[in-house]
Amino acid sequence: MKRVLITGFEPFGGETINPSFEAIKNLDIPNIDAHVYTLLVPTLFDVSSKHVIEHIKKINPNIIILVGQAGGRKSISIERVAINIDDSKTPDNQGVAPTDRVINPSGLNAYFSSLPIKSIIQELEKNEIPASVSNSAGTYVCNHLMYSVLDYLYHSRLSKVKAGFIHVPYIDEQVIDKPNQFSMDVKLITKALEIIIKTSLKS
Ligand code: PCA
Repeated sequence: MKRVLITGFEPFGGETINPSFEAIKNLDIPNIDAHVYTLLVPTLFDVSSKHVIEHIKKINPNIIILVGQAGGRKSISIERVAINIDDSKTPDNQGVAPTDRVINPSGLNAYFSSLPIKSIIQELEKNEIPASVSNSAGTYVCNHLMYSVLDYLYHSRLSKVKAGFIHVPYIDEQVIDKPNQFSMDVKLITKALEIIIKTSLKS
């Protein structure tokens, strides 16, 4: 049976919840021939990647789906690429805010997602869920985690493992005090992630 690892982040930047974890904590996908492992990840530059890579070593997943919040985006964003830079004015949850810091001096400049990004978009659109390819995961903790996981798989020659990153919008509960911000129902994000898992298993 295939193994899927899906991760979500702890809240950051003054939020009390993070939609990435809210959406995965109750995942329950009927009729799939795979075991799905969910993992909560601290919003910390270095700890996030160490934590996830430790679990990859233990679980040995076939598919890795990393999920994070991108408040302000209006669709489920399928990230195409991660770059070898940490650069942020917003500190992580321990106050770390690196400037132009290379993540791995012996890593490539960038890695592409190995998830089937175009099939994922097609399937989400078929289900009337707004989705788009994003060509930048930013230079904060999400990009750091995506880069570090793809870099680990590359250097470990685990080329058969499919991995990538999905950014999700705010959920409705988060925008009560942000009247002009876009938000989605958490159940719709959960459904989107179920579709992403199923599509990745088929590819
Ligand atoms: N989003 C942040 C980090 C944690 C999260 O959920 C990001 O986009 O980098």
